[in-house]
Amino acid sequence: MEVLPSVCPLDCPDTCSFDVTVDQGKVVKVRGSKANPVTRGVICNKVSRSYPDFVHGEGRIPHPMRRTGPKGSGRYERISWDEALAEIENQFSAIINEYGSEAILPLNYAGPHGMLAGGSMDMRFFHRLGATQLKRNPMCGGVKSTAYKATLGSAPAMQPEQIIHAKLIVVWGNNVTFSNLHLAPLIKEAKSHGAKLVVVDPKRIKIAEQADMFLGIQPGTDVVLAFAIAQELEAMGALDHDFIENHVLGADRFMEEARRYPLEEAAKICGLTPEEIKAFAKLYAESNPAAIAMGNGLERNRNGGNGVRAILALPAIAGKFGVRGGGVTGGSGNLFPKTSDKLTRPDLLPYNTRSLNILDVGRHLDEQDLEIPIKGVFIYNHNPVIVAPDQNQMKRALAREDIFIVGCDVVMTDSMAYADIILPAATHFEHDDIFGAYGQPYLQRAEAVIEPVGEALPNTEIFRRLAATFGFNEAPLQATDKELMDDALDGLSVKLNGVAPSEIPVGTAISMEREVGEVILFQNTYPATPSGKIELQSDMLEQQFKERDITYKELKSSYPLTIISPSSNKLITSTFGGLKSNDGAPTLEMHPEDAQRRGLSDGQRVRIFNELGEVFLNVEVTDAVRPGVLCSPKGSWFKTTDNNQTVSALAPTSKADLCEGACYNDARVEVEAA
Ligand SMILES: Nc1nc2c(c(=O)[nH]1)N[C@H]1C(S)=C(S)[C@@H](COP(=O)(O)OP(=O)(O)OC[C@H]3O[C@@H](n4cnc5c(=O)[nH]c(N)nc54)[C@H](O)[C@@H]3O)O[C@H]1N2
Ligand SMILES: Nc1nc2c(c(=O)[nH]1)N[C@H]1C(S)=C(S)[C@@H](COP(=O)(O)OP(=O)(O)OC[C@H]3O[C@@H](n4cnc5c(=O)[nH]c(N)nc54)[C@H](O)[C@@H]3O)O[C@H]1N2
Ligand code: SF4
Ligand SMILES: [Mo]
Repeated sequence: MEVLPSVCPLDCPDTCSFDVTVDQGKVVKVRGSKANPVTRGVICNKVSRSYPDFVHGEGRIPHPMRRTGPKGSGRYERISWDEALAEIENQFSAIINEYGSEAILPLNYAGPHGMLAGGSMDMRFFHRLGATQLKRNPMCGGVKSTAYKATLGSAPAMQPEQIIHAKLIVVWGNNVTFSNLHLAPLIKEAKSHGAKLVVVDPKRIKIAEQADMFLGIQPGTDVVLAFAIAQELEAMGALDHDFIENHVLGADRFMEEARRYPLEEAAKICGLTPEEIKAFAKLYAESNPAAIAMGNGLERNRNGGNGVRAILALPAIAGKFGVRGGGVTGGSGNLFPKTSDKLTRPDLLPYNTRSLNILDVGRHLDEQDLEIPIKGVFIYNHNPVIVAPDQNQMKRALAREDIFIVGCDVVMTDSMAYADIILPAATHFEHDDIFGAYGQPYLQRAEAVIEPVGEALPNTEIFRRLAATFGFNEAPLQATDKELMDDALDGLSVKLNGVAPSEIPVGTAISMEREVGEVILFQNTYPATPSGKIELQSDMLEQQFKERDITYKELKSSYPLTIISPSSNKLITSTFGGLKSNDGAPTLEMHPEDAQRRGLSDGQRVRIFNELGEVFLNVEVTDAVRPGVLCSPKGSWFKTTDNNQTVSALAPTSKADLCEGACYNDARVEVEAA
């Protein structure tokens, strides 16, 4: 028995450091380690409870397989790696001969967050092949990061550890307890020094229990709330005119747009009272330093980008930047010297290769609406039938017999069941990788702690071998993991005093803030926008999305209720959903007024439906959700249903204002007794 260092590879802002207990070649226990100062030896329950079973349990794919039954039947036979790779080469080559290389599509998202497993040799392979490109960030994070980039450029903002200095913390669309766990003790520490806490969320989430103020907002209306606060700040004389003059572009237009929503009307749109908004504005004006910690929940609707921009406008017009603990948290990714082009090599791609939005893939496959149809799909790092919006269309898409599908995953997911060939992927416990973070500034490296399970291989080796099968023997396609790691953070070795990224000692965490010191916007860091100012008016957004000014759009629907599907505390999106411990279905949270109006009682089985699908769940009557809003978490597998439809079956493929991003929380539905 030994305890070895590792890192959490999941899609989570925290990127905890691990101590992994290994016994006879097996991962038997995963605990937090103190290597990462933000995560301080604590990890979440879902990970400590699930990982050993995820790695060694019955869901694990042990060897390559070929489909023997109809798509979706789950009937497979064992084949060798050589047979599997030869068959992929055969089928893909036949498709390329008939339709061209753009008829092949990698369908991958964010399963592993290690830089190598997340996107390195795989991308080199698809670039070299000339496959259709996939725009991934519309699925998550792209709306927020586009809004952030337009407003602050590539400047980092406050890192989480600094929040302890704040006197007011606003947790905005951010379910801290479930999806940003390590912010909770920092908030607690700030509170112990007298800080106030405000939570803005359609649901009274757990952290709201400790809040001094909770604003139960109607989803998609954050921009209007920010408008109302801006007007109140103005009325109070709390605008910082000097700061605006020197550092903010477009504040006048922002205030003009804000004034179109008088307090009463704004309150009505947001589902709040004018008094609540006034009280929040007053608290915000009077608290220094005041920090806003935004999550991703508020980006997933038609106004997501403008919501984020409008929230970023508040510290700008109120002059909250320039002090430790003031402003907004975020931009950690900007601290890492990631040169992803060197890692993924888009230069290998033929000029003008087309690119498709990940949210449209279901439609393109199902309706075959492209000039060059997609005939070969490679699914990896992704569970599309569970996580994509309009789930029923994605199922129809992957069920087509005329599309050849390769699936590659650690475990047998609902999406793998549609694959013609399945390849077994190794977990990060079985290979070396390097980890940046998107919610804190620490860089970490981890080495394998066990041998690959069964015949599993790391993503890098799978695509290296596939490249060789296609005869791609050039250096970039045969680079070793060590070479990839050094390419991933090209230039960093200089900052690390000559230590190459692949030589960073395991069990340590390197702060990317150490060059600049603690980041304080407008003290030692400035917006990296074209004007050098905080841009509330954006030429970049005008060009890309016709969104120069920050505005609000209404959503009209004949369905009266909004259903949101945020993070669950048991899964990371759908990861771990296959484990026995996650056999049970989530509930549908509904406000008592909505339940009563429909004659529904707590625990009753209900049908939730719209034009896209129908989902059956047991209702949980609770005033934690606001009237008109339902909540059921993302990520449950088909085994938790009777009809293979989960909450994603209700989510539209409509696009947010920025980045053509996902609108999961713009789902409108009706509910009736089942
Ligand atoms: N336990 C757990 N942790 C996770 C994940 C997981 O699945 N489970 N997923 C990971 C991933 S991929 C991501 S992107 C992050 C996401 O984590 P978060 O940033 O927390 O995002 P969500 O869980 O989607 O939503 C956060 C909160 O936003 C609220 N919300 C929804 N719509 C709106 C709105 O219009 N306005 C406002 N103000 N609030 C709104 C929701 O009620 C929810 O409480 O978490 C990561 N961490
Ligand atoms: N209804 C609804 N759906 C949503 C959202 C929502 O708010 N509502 N939010 C969305 C969000 S925030 C996100 S980020 C996306 C996430 O969507 P996905 O990135 O598809 O997330 P997961 O469901 O975790 O699936 C990742 C898969 O990668 C596999 N995997 C892990 N490591 C490896 C590896 O090294 N190699 C290979 N080959 N496979 C590996 C895992 O086993 C898992 O099956 O889902 C979105 N889906
Ligand atoms: S999922 Fe997040 S909180 Fe849980 S162990 Fe991984 S990084 Fe830490
Ligand atoms: Mo996400």
